[in-house]
This record gives sequence, structure tokens and C-alpha cells, in this order.
Amino acid sequence: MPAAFIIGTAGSGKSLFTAALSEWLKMSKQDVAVVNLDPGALKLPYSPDVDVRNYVDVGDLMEKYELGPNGALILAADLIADEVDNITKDIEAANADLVLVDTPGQMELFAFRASGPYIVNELTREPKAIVYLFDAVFSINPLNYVSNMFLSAAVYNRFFQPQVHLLSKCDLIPEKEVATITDWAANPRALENSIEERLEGTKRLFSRNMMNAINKLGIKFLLVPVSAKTNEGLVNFNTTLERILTGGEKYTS
Ligand SMILES: Nc1nc2c(ncn2[C@@H]2O[C@H](COP(=O)(O)OP(=O)(O)OP(=O)(O)O)[C@@H](O)[C@H]2O)c(=O)[nH]1
Ligand SMILES: [Mg+2]
Repeated sequence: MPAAFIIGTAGSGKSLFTAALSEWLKMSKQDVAVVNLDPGALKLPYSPDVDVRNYVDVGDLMEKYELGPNGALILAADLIADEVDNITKDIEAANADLVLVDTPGQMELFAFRASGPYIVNELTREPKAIVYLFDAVFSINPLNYVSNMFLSAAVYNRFFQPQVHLLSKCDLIPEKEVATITDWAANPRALENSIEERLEGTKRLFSRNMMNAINKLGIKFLLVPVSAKTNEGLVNFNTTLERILTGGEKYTS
């Protein structure tokens, strides 16, 4: 089954986006399986078809190994790798056309430990995509936007899978700002102009150099504005995802 992994910094909107997209896909009569890979999730805005919490319990780990919450989360992230076979079986049992995977709250637990890339490789042999969230409120400032680009390039460097960027929570910022940020993603000159206009001193210099370094990497990802509250952008995003995962075919026959 083709799979999309939803990744982003803590609180960037991964879980709510997973919920909104899966509901929207189900309403469009598309068969989707939702996987929760966050062992630390207390409450989820969707009912997962497959849930890592059935295999790894952070509370038990804290008790058994006398760990604090962060230590237990790190151990949990590592232990998930041992459960790949079980999780894969659960996903196969769900027998869907698309798998949406909500990843751990703290991105580093998934992207910057050995287990994340291992899981992405092992979960399915079919096409996959990394969906990286840029929080719209955070991204209004070009300095923050460039920092997030840097993080997303680091994520790419861990997975080497097709990657799509989402501007999440775009209902929280004015439409004009949404247009400006999507323009930055499409056009490096627009970002450079905003850096020159809105930043000064070390911030300007550092952002400009960082932007140039990222451009030199030669990676360019589409940025699709979305809102999990209003469902704005879901059609656009789904078209992009279909193109990546199925070469333009619909998930359903
Ligand atoms: N207005 C608005 N709020 C959103 C949107 N998406 C998420 N939020 C809010 O942002 C907060 C974080 O959303 P989550 O979906 O839990 O984000 P997450 O990345 O899964 O967070 P963790 O897993 O805890 O790191 C919640 O209060 C959501 O209600 C959106 O599209 N619009
Ligand atoms: Mg979450």
C-alpha cells in the first residue's frame, strides 16, 4: 500500500491534519488506513486503524526502567523498530488503498533516530511520501521560514523519499500572508527580497546565507497551504499526493 508519513515539529498540526485528510478521503469514497506511530499520544483527533500504543507503552517504560517522560519516549521510539512486523501485519489487515501515518510529536524522535528511516523503509515496498508541515503562524517571519526550510532539508537527508511541504493552519493567518509564503517556496528571489526588506544585521545575513546554502542543495519542494479546521487545500494536496504515490492514478479503482 502506498504510504504518506506526516512529519513536523511539535504542535505543527500533524495529528489534526491526519484526522482532517482521512475524513475527507473517506467522504470522497477513498479507502484509507490511519496509523498512529506516536507512542506518547494521550488523545488523538481520529480513531487509528493501527496504533503503536498497542505495542509500546510509555508509562510502563517509565516505571520499568525508572525513566523520565523524555527518556521513555526516546526508548519507545527505538523499540517501535522491533514492532515493524506487527505494525505491517496490522496495516495489511486494514487492506486500504492508502496509508496515512501520523508520526511522534517531537520530530527528532522519528526523523533523527535510527528507527524512523528504518520504519519508513520497512513498512511498505510501495511508493511513499514524506509530508513535512510548516506551521503558518511560525512561518510568517522569513527568518523562521528559512530555519524551517533547513529542518526540512535535514529531514530529506534522513529519508530520501519524495517530500511535499504543507503550510499548516493557514486559516490562522491572513490570505495575503499565505500568498507571500507560497511565493517564497516557488521563487527564491521573492524570499530574498523579503529577507532584505524585513530583516537586518546578523539575522538578514544569516538568513540569506542559509537560503543560498539550501538552494545550492538543488532540492525544491512544493508548499501547499492547508487548514485542518476549514479543509482548505485538501483537494490540492490530494492531487499532489496522488501524483507522487500512484503516478496520477486515483487510490481507488
Ligand atoms: N486553527 C487551526 N488550528 C490547528 C490546525 N491544525 C492543528 N491546529 C491546532 O494546533 C494544535 C496542535 O495540533 P496537533 O494536530 O495536535 O499537532 P501535532 O503536530 O500532532 O502535535 P504533537 O503531536 O503534540 O506534537 C492543536 O491545538 C490543534 O487544534 C489548523 O489547521 N487550524
Ligand atoms: Mg500529534
